[in-house]
Amino acid sequence: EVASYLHRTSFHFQPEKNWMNDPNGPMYYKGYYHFFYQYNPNGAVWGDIVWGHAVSTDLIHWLYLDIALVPDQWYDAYGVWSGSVTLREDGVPIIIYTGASNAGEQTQNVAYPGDPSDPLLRRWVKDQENPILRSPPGINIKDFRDPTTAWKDVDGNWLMTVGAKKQKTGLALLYKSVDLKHWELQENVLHSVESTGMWECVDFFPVAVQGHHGLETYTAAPTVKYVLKASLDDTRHDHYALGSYNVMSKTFHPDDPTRDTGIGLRYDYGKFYASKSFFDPAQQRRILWGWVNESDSEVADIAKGWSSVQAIPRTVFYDDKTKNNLIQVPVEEVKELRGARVSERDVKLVPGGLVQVKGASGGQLDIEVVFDYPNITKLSLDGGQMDDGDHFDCSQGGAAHRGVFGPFGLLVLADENFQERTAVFFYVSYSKEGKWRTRFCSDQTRSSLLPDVDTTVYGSFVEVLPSEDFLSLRVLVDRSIVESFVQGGRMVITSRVYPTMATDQAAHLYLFNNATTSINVRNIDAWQMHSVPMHAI
Ligand code: DQQ
Repeated sequence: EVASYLHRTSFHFQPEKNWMNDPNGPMYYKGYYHFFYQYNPNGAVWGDIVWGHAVSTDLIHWLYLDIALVPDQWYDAYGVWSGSVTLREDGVPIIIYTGASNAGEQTQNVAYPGDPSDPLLRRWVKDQENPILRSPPGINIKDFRDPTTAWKDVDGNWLMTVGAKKQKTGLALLYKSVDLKHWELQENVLHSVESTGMWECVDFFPVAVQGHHGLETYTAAPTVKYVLKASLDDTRHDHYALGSYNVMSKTFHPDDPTRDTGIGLRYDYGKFYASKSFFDPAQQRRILWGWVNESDSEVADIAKGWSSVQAIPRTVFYDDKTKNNLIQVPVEEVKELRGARVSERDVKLVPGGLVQVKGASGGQLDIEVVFDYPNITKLSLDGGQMDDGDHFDCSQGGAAHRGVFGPFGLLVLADENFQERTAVFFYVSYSKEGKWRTRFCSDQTRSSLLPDVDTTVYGSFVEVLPSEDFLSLRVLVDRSIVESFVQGGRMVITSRVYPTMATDQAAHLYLFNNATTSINVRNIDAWQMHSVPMHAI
């Protein structure tokens, strides 16, 4: 039996106990970041869903508040499901959320602050006229949920979308309103993509093409790009597309139809779902929250009394180098938690090499490492050294595979005998089309001695530009979560792990190289991370 505290995170958002899922209605209001979340007050499994509520001034230290919304009406008796906040012109936040009835019907509902002068927004009042929206003709009552933050139309009215599906087509229904309460279905949808199934937790927001600053959700200008994200019930992944928004037709158009919402990019190639972003006016940035569920069994969750964490909030902006993806990085505030640091420069990793980063022990780390991009010019001349990259897949052999330019990377949460370790690594290969390609993988197969955990290996390609002669990686390790931000945040993988030996001071950090050529580590810095006390009032 594993004690409940062993895998509890120390600087990620978690309720004091019980089940949590989607982030809801994040916002900045009167000096506080507000965070609501799908929460079961009665146990460590999904059910009896309410809106939990917490506030923070730095997105790191949280104060738990009373539950904001509970099922107390026919239309949300089965659960107060996901939704968003929109700030009215006068600055008052309005919640629009999905209520699930006992008959399984999903409707949209409004709630207002009981006292807008309270910066903590401790009391919420549901509108007497709820539900304000029921599923339109052609949409099943069980496929109509998760309203987005509303934005302004050219005529000054509000627009918002609600996720749905028609047969197997996932779509974002479009609604218009003058008062954020009376909504009218529009003839066109914002967007739809065949064969993607139900779109949960749609998110739609603009990003600046120049600069890293965030934009208000209603910024509609031809000089910005738009992101349309859907959480696919079928794949359980958050997929997004970059594109443009036609303010006249009120439709989204992906830049590249082969990378459309649901079939293209993902925010994260590990565990990350039902995410939601908001504009932070205090720091002029867009922040993304995402739910990271457990990889252990339901029995284990019940035993430990809790389930799920929120990923560290991420600042998101347009990648003005590749121009075809977003960049995601942990919010700056995480650095407040950095304590003792170790640094090394120019570490040569011979083929098969394994080097401990001494002093960087502990289950809570923030790691930054930069590798020289392998010297492929010399080797690519040597026909005999051609790689089998086309056949390499992160899940085949994982970190134990041996290629010419990989795997190489880090072993985190490793005990001294390597009975437990999680490998996060690069694999550079030469494709049939004659191109160098870089993969990044997170291998959980040896992460825990516990028998009952899902150890799926995650991985995908990451774009490395010809001008980039390095591979960079930032990893946040927090006891049972490992978040890897690759090449400046161009690609992200989040995984959950359950070490039983590689914990606290018995958890070590190593650099490894399983490639058949040497790899140079330009620099590595690792900080021990302080724990964050979470308070209830
Ligand atoms: N979770 C909520 C739904 C949403 C789903 C219910 C996504 O509103 O579609 O807890 O995880």
